[in-house]
Amino acid sequence: MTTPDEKELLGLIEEVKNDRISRKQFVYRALGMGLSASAVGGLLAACGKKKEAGTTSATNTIGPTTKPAELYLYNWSDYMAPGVKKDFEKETGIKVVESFFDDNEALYAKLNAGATGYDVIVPSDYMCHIMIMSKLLEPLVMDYIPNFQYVDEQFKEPVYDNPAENGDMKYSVPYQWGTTGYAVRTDKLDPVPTTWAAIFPPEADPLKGGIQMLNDERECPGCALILGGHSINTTDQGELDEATQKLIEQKPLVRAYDSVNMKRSMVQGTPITMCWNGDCLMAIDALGGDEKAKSLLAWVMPQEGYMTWVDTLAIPTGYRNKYAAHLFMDYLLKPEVMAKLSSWTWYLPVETEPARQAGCDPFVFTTVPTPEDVKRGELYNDVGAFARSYKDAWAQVKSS
Ligand code: N2P
Repeated sequence: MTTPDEKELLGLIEEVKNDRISRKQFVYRALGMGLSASAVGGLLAACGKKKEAGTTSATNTIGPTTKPAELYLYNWSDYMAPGVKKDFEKETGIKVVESFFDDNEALYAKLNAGATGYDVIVPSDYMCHIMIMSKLLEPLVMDYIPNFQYVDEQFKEPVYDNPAENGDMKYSVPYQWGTTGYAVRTDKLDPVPTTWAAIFPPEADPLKGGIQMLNDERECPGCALILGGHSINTTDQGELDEATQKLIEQKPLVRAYDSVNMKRSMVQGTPITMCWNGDCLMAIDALGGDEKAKSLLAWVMPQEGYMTWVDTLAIPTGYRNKYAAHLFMDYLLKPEVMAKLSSWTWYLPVETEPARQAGCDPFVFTTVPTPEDVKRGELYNDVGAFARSYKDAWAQVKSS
């Protein structure tokens, strides 16, 4: 058996060896664990590698500017308006071939195992950072993405893709953003709960079988961490253990862990469905989109706090056509296209005013957190080597 400290250190060594974290980050974290500078230096020397993210062999050029017949998009389900793909094809002659993943870790596992042939992928914030550190992403040539000018300031230099950290290279543009909370069927639950505590025992005991949770190793621990008063980005094993325990206790009340069929769960009448903001609006739309449908589902960003995320567009190093990938990213950032996208996905556009002016369905904006809400929102971060502990925690919940 290894102690938690040894486990963490071994994890850290593994991460630096695989370029998941920079040598600078390794030093910082290892010193933070109480190791002496000479011990850290020795370990680093033993790890061998010298490359830093952003100084890879990747050259930051666009490559051949011939248009391919097809562009390969690897995306979350229900996350791309079919009309937008068709319009892009009409405009450029490039057909978008889309396939799907269920969570960030599945996307990472696939690319890290060497899968190639995708031109554009959609990692969330923290995963974008992990992929940059793992050298799985191609730097962007921003001259080919002029519509980036319309992006809201708050998404232009995000922590997860910080050019200053990456040799002045930018690896992602934002796609859509939102929050994680839960939807309540108001015909099944009255009054509508407003806390995470309400969907965990003991308060939720009468709801046995009436809760659907996301199937996600950051989102589920995330809400249990918030419930315990902790950060969704904690790297404290004790805090994570406490959250894991809460999720295990909640499990008998959960009908399913599912990150794909949230709309179905809400439409079919599950009292509580943990989901992302857009899913709730999408279910309202599926229920007819009228006042009655709107009153049947309530979107809750819990009182204790909630998660905020930004999904990005990025080019994996195993792309087929880098030029086409840039054309597609730039196309998606046209305000009128962003407006169409959000009016279909029901997630928030990363170009608020431009999309609003371009005719985005006003109902989309009903989930925008108010300035008061924002105070309790927290954005996901890369937790470095501690990601392994989240994986273990989630595996423990799923197998309990
Ligand atoms: C779309 C999935 C949205 C991803 N169905 C949330 N980060």
